[in-house]
Amino acid sequence: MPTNLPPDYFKAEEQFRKAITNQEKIAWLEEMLAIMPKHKGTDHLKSDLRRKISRLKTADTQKKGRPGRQVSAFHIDKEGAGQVVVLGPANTGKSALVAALTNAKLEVAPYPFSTWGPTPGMMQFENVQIQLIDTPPLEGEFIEPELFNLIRIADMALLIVDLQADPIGQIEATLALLEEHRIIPQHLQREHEGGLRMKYMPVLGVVNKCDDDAMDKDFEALCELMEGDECPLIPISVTAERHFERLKKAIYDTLGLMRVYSHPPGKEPNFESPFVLKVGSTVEDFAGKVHQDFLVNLKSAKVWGSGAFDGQMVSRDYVLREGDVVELRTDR
Ligand SMILES: Nc1nc2c(ncn2[C@@H]2O[C@H](COP(=O)(O)OP(=O)(O)OP(=O)(O)O)[C@@H](O)[C@H]2O)c(=O)[nH]1
Ligand SMILES: [Mg+2]
Repeated sequence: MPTNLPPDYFKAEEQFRKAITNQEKIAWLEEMLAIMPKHKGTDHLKSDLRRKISRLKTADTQKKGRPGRQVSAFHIDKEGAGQVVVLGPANTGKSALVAALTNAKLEVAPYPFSTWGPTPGMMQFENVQIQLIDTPPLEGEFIEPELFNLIRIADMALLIVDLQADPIGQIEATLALLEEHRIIPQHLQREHEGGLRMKYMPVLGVVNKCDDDAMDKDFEALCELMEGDECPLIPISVTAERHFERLKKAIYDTLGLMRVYSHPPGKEPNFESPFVLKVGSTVEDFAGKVHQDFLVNLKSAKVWGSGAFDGQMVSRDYVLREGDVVELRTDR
């Protein structure tokens, strides 16, 4: 019998899959139950969901009984304009990179498998804050399954490999591991399209330990070998602090973000505090970010920027560009 599930059901199901804690999972399952149309065709599914909820609730009470139990270390609240998970094989310089670009205090060690848990830190790129998360190595006999949940939820992944080891082998092994867990880089989506429950996410490849000009040659050779792969690779050296600005810009671009500035009538725009929006956002999206009231009462907007002449009057669905300045006017 057909179930005829509405689109909202699948949205809730997607959130359920992304959920980390049992509490979140229960909340989404209950949402799915509430959305589900009530007829014979859904009876089976309904009882299945109820069974899952009850199992999770039992697991939760059992856990609460244990003293000192805390929320998973792999659940990291998002902060700033985007959450970037830094991943890759052991000893490639993940912790060294996050320590160099953020305020996080991390263990950097000459031996592999020195990092055990994830640690976040905030990176400044021009006037934007971006969250980086250092993670344990993505290789070996045991990988904490929750690491894959952390990756799935992040806005993008930075895949770090070591120029002085076997960078191509490291890229291939890491992508294969991610694919096993249904995580596919967005730029390879076409090859994998159609897979069930696949998570397609932006991935930026970074080749670390490119310490001097001589190593730039090795990097060039690597790029030639990678020909045909669309993933842009960025060469860096954490110890020699090479190409950090290029990397930060590439992270910002890969996140698909743009900065828009508010121009309150009669005042100067504040260029130190941008509103950060997804590329393709409209005046209406911007208004919602500035204040909920604007979203309801927005009457007109003026834009200064590369896509408009200065002070051009635009409609709510006008698509904004990086660096635009917007004056919002309400009918109040
Ligand atoms: N030559 C060179 N060595 C580096 C560079 N970046 C990091 N290292 C060294 O590489 C080793 C590993 O660095 P970590 O930051 O601990 O590497 P990791 O990827 O976090 O390692 P795990 O946590 O074990 O996965 C340390 O000895 C670092 O000093 C670099 O740019 N050049
Ligand atoms: Mg580490």
